[in-house]
Amino acid sequence: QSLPPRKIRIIGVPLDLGASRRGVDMGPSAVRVAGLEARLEALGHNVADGGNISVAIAETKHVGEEHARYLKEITETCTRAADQVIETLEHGMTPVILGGDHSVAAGSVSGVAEHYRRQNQKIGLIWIDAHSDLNTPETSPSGNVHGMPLAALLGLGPESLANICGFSPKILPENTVLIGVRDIDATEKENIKRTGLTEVYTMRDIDERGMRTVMEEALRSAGRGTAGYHVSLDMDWIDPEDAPGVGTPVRGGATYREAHLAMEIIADHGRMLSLEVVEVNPVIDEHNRTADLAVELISSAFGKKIL
Ligand code: B3U
Ligand code: MN
Ligand code: MN
Repeated sequence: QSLPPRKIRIIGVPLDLGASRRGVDMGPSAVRVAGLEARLEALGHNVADGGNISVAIAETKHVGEEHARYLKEITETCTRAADQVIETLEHGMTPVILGGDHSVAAGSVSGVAEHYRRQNQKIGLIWIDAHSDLNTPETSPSGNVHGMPLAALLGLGPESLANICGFSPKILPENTVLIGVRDIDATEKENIKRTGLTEVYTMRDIDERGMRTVMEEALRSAGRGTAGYHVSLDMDWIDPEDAPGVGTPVRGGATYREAHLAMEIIADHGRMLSLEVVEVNPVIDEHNRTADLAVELISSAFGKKIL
């Protein structure tokens, strides 16, 4: 359809060590069952499933000493995810990462950034989420690492996550955009200032200015002076009405139509380097609705059109 055919590799990361509510480790399976591979192939893309990255089981591990639960195990998994993403890009394929909780982004985005760094290029980052995920072990109210990956990528910490691939920060604040946020901790507001992030589009911005204007501004910033951008989609961005099966539901989210429009605009723009969809929780989902929606949104991001 609208996008030239791509070679896509699906990478599952069944990680739930970063969240307190259990169950997002079943996300990759739910999204596969919802038909991801066939739907992308129907759009003309060439799709290969790379299987899952190995992840520690919570019951066999200790939470650790730091105020960042299972940081050691999460860093190991993220490092493997980064390697897999690098390898995928080296083969000319577009990675589609399925989470798992959002801490996986500390690995996937590092992999994309490292691949382009080897070509002396920067990348942009589109972070679509109800939350800002900008806590560090020092500021986190919960100690859950899925509230920290964006802080890690911008170089604030936690250190072991920030240093995956041996360099930090992975992206510059001027090429990082947050979209759809509506639940930000007071400490995270300070971290927004500390990192110098200016492109934070809240739900209020979307309500007042419309999805199209917000997306166009966001894509322009993420794309300025970069090879393109990674899209990190936390399904809790969407209103729980349409996406009930997520780790941390927050009311007042994007509608079904706004979510599709955002993905369609990304497809039209044609500069997405890689995509991940995280926080699908089949344990609290209704008949796999949230995973079905994830597949629909991924299809829109890869060029599915109504007409
Ligand atoms: N900001 C809170 C809550 C949270 C962040 N991300 C999710 N929940 N999914 C925290 O724990 O850092
Ligand atoms: Mn998130
Ligand atoms: Mn979230």
